[in-house]
Amino acid sequence: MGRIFSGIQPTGNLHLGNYLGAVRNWVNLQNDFECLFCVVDMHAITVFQDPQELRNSTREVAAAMLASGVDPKKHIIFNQSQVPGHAELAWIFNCVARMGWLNRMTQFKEKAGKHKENASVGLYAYPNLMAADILLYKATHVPVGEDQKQHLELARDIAAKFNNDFGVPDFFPLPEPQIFGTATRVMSLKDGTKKMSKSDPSALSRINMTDDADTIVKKIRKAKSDADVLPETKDGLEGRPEAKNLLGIYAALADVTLDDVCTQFAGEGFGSFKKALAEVAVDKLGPIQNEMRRLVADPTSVDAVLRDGAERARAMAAPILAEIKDTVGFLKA
Ligand code: AQP
Repeated sequence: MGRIFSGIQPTGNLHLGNYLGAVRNWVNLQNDFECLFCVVDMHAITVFQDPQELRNSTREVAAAMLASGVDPKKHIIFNQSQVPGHAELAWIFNCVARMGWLNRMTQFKEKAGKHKENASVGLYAYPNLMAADILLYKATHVPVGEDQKQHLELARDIAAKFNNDFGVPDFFPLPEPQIFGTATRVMSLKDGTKKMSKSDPSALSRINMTDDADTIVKKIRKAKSDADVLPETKDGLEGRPEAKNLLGIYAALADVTLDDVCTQFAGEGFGSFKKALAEVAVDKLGPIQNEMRRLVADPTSVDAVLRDGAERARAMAAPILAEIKDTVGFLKA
């Protein structure tokens, strides 16, 4: 059985894209893989986070995993900072990865923007920490969205260079991207060409996992669409990014294909389609959101899940980290 590592940053505003693009797929992976699902709080602080909000968001992300159906007994749910091995291995990888490799990372360029000199060193070295997250457990598969593919390539390069530099050819597996046939890239409700994102300044651009039914209905009603009626097949959605996005969300939530949605709504306008979309969204997200609310109101139980997960993650990492340190030449404690 392969081993999966995947993470979400607790940077607030957990949204429908995070659910359909990540958490929901994790639920489906549970039967075929041994899984570690991590709230990557150390990644989150590469950009300043208010400490109390970081604590709240960490619990919220864990609650979303639990409420969506990830089994914390069969698999491991934990927050990264409770397992010091991530930081220890990241340092070793800082010394393996080359500046030239990191200089090519497009996400750093996008996130640092024009103010590169002001970005944290952590934001620059972020991909090395991500490689450590995966390789600390010798994970074999990593579910990734398009945007993380370059970082996963880097993790493979780091693993290969470590194996080669230290003469341990098979020590780290080269982790494989786990691409989902049904993966949904959810776009902004205000601009069908931009992905739905936690950091979009417009609250109307995303459906948050904490939004109540009225808010979901309102956001869908206000979502950007176009003046045409819905086409008979998905080919008719080409060049209509907002329409494609809204129909894609419907398909993902109702668990049907894009063509099925077109067949069902062909010839209708967005007025009636948006009503149907709001209904399916409230219907499918409601139970998950109710459970999330219950869990967030009971932080002690969420913290207990994270503590238990971290303890098991530390135990899994310990022999691997000991071997890594020995390979590097560090004297034993
Ligand atoms: N719009 C999206 N559609 C599908 N999947 C998405 N993911 C994020 N946005 C979408 C997936 O969610 C997982 C966790 O993401 P993350 O929090 O670690 O970082 P991110 O991808 O940077 O998320 P955001 O929402 O876009 O945050 P900001 O605004 O801070 O950059 C990943 O598996 C990601 O693919």
